[in-house]
Amino acid sequence: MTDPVTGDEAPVGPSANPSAETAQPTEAVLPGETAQPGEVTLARLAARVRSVTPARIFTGRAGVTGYRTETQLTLRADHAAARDAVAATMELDQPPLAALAETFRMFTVASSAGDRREYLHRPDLGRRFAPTAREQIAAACPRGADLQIVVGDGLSARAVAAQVPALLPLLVAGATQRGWSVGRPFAVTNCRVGILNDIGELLDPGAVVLLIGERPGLATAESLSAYLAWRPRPGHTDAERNLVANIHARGIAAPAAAHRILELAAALRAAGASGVAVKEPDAPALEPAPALESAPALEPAPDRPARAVGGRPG
Ligand code: B12
Repeated sequence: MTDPVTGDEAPVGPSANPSAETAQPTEAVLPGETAQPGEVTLARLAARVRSVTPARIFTGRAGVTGYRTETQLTLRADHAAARDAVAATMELDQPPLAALAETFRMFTVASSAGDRREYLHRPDLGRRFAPTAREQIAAACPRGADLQIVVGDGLSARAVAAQVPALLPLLVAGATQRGWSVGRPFAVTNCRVGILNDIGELLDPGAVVLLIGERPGLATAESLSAYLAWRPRPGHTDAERNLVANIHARGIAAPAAAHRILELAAALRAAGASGVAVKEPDAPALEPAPALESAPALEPAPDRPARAVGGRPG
């Protein structure tokens, strides 16, 4: 008999990421399986689980421990995309960022990390501006804005290119509507989250929003985070920061992200603090997946030991 969980002989659905869009949870059947419409089968249960997450689960296997060819190929492609995103550089004078840079008179400064290689080996250098950058910022940006927005390449310049053109205008418009003064946005290459402290020291804004590329995973290489801090200063840690993460095509869309970031910035202003002292107002709860009528117990296939079902062999 085919093992419906580990799928030794037949896949339980299409491969990892594409299945989130294409799976037919209520109709999936295994070859040779007979199932009534609406009946809960292991194949349908697996397809349902896979339809609500891009995680690589229920992908089946080839032989005892091998990935299926399709799984192996998508894994390699996604890993290559992640490596490319980490190595990519943020170019403000190239599309799609050039139009944005012109609209908001953005300019680029560097952290103390000399190049991408040094950036990856020395995270501490990405948390401090280069001396020339400090002069440029002090000369170009007004001090004491209610909201200062900064864009950092972080670990994915691809995330910046994909998300910031939609997000930044919404943030500036929303902040202006709230009557906040908005500082001149600028971009930082080879940037880490800790650069927030230098921004606070240099420009003395109220709230700072750092839009920065997240470390790419194997589900997307284009995910952006907005890290927020209230009056950041040297010595502040992540305990004094908040964030809205997972801003990307299959995560939080730009309009929803802008709303959450602005609401969070308003909460920081009201509290006169950030980090663990402030909880995000109305943080969205995870929506439960629609329940199956009845779920069958995951039982081992007759030819498999129990530990091989539903988990990694120990
Ligand atoms: C890498 C990572 C970590 C690493 C950070 C080490 C490092 N030097 O990179 C470790 C494993 C230590 C970690 C720990 C935690 N993390 Co974390 N982490 C991530 C991850 C996978 C990538 C972050 C990234 O790329 N940042 C951008 C780069 C450029 O930043 P960086 O300057 O190189 O590194 C800084 C940030 O990563 C920051 N950071 C990492 N996690 C968190 C969490 C919070 C609340 C804050 C304020 C900062 C922060 O710490 C680093 C040093 O300043 C994200 C997933 C995601 N989708 O973003 C989760 C993520 C950011 N982490 C999360 C959480 C909850 C935590 C913890 C609170 C877990 C816990 N209960 O202990 C701790 C907090 C640690 C802290 N710094 O105070 C959540 C935040 C959810 C939210 N909106 O509040 C995320 C989004 C994961 C998720 N659940 O989806 N994390």
